[in-house]
Amino acid sequence: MASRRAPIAGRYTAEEVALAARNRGMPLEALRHDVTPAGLHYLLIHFDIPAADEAAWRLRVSGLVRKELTVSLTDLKRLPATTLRVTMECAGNGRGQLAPRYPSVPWLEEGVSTADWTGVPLATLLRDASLADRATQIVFHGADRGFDAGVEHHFARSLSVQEALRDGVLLAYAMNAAPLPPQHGAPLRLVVPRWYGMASVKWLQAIEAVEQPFDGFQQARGYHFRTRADEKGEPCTLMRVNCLMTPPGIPDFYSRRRTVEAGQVALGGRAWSGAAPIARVEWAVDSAWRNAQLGSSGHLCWRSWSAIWDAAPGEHELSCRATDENGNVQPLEAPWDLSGFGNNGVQRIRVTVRP
Ligand SMILES: Nc1nc2c(c(=O)[nH]1)N[C@H]1C(S)=C(S)[C@@H](COP(=O)(O)O)O[C@H]1N2
Ligand SMILES: [Mo]
Repeated sequence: MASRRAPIAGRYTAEEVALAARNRGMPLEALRHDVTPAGLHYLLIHFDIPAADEAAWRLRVSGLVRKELTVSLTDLKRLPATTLRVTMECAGNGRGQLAPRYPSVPWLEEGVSTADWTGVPLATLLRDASLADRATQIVFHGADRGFDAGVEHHFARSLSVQEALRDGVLLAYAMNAAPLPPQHGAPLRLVVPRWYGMASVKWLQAIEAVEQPFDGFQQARGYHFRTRADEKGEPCTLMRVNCLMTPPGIPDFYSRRRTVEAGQVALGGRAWSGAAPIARVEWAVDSAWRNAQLGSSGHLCWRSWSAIWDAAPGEHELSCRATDENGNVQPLEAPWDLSGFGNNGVQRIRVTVRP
């Protein structure tokens, strides 16, 4: 009998295992769902999930506003609500493929999901509060608190007033037609469509209008594309064009290598881009590219694609890559980034085709 696998010398670092276990990804077979079931939606939780009592929860709106607000969930639920289908991807998705590696969540490619978010447009509340003319940024404060690089802070992020007022930015209290689960920000979170996930602040307890750029840790230090630690870098904003294939056939437990039967194999997956709708998806067997069939396009969510592969026996590598309407296309190899952000290099799946 073949030995299962050889032991590997050296330990996992406890920190890497802890990060990977608490911030888990969407299993790629869940790409089959238009809307990711809530329990399969990927998770990124920097600190602890805060204790939240929905009845006692208040959202404060303050700073450069003409009218400060203190809003309960009951107040919010009385306002006109909308539901939006939104694809969210972690800015660090793909980090685990880069070397040298950065000590953070080691996503390979599973840090992406889609949900139906229900709530009140942020613009409704900002209109009620009436922004002062001097306000240029809106800061969103989460209730979770901890340390990063020695700096104690609440998770907080900002958007420009223009981005904050954009259609689709939601104060969400429901996910997939059910109350928001604790791990996804209960009782209230921000949802910023088309942006990498860090903009969608969970456990939202305060909104503050300010004049100067926000210098909080997660805004000014975290989430920047850098090649050197001492440079300012470029902030992570919209999700880069990306796509994934639902792995075909059956997997090996340890290597995840796939096995399929020769003949016609249905392939498919999802493509998305923050900048513009998806215009094209290509797929390849051993680097011979051809166009995939595109499914219907959501406004703010991923687009499905499909193809039929006439699989010949042997060892093959499958891949897929998307192009958006702005002409952005995925690179074959992701550019290296110090913190492993924005890796949208094409996915590669090793497949054994059995006669
Ligand atoms: N308050 C708070 N909001 C947060 C985070 C967090 O740790 N705390 N993580 C952010 C990051 S990096 C991502 S990718 C998304 C993940 O949302 P999800 O866990 O609901 O998928 O939430 C964002 N909002
Ligand atoms: Mo993230």
